[in-house]
Amino acid sequence: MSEKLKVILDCDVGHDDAIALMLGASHPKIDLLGITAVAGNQVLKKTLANTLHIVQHLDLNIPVYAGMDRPMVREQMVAGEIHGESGLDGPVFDPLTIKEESEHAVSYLIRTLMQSEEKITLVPVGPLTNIGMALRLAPEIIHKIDRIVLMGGSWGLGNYTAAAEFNILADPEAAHVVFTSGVPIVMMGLDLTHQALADMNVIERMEGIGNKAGKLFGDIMRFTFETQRMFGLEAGPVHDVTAMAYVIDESIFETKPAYVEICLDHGSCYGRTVCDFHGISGKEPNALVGTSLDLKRFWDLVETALHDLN
Ligand SMILES: [Ca+2]
Repeated sequence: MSEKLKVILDCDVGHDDAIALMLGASHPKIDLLGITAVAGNQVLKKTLANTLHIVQHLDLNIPVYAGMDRPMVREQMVAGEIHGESGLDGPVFDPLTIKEESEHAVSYLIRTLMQSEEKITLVPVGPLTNIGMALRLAPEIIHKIDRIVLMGGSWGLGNYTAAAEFNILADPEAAHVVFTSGVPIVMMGLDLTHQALADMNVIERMEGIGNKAGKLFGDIMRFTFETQRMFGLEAGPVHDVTAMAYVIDESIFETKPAYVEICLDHGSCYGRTVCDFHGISGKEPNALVGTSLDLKRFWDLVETALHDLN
């Protein structure tokens, strides 16, 4: 297929979000229509500002929309200890001179999907509040979504509780809406994203590109590197980047179909993505779950994308 894929990125920038954004903005296969911000790694005001900073810093011409500032049901949680006070500690940016669009992200998602002649791919890499709200408000958009390629969940351990991954735990009810919507889903969970590690060799390789994007990758990942030791990782995972990379070239990844159910019980498994790979539940698979990736081809793709930016 030579036509560009229409994509909307939904994010809570966020270190790894910023790199996913760079990939989507630069790769020739992707027509990145817009970016919708959601509360997650930090409060909305901060994730929105971080998104605008990346767009401004790299001189990208992509509209940014502010979305939901809190989860559907649960109390709000942020990940300050992973992403810092700003939500994107590490890089230093000039003061903002650009602004978000006036339309709400959820309205933008619904309007854009309904007006599009082609189906659109959604790439959510934060809590699923914006997408869940859009699906509840206008279920007719289901037929306009090509698929949802998301970063979230885990078929093994969590990273925010023993059972749950942050993006899903930050809004499990929204995740439930998404996973029960009937839209084809590709889930890049921690089991997959912990294989996408940027060690010092990768960081120096991207910095060696010699442009703003390569420098930004280095500033972001040098900070991330330091926050990941608690998970026993000797390098920084670029979780969100795997979702955008899958959209660009899915042959880099191995996936397995599963019925994925979000645990909504308010106990120790709240927000867990229960992945039924063996059909034990008798339910048809609702997702392809990422299991492994070709790391060399993955970093080659990231390098090529960063190269094409400022
Ligand atoms: Ca994120």
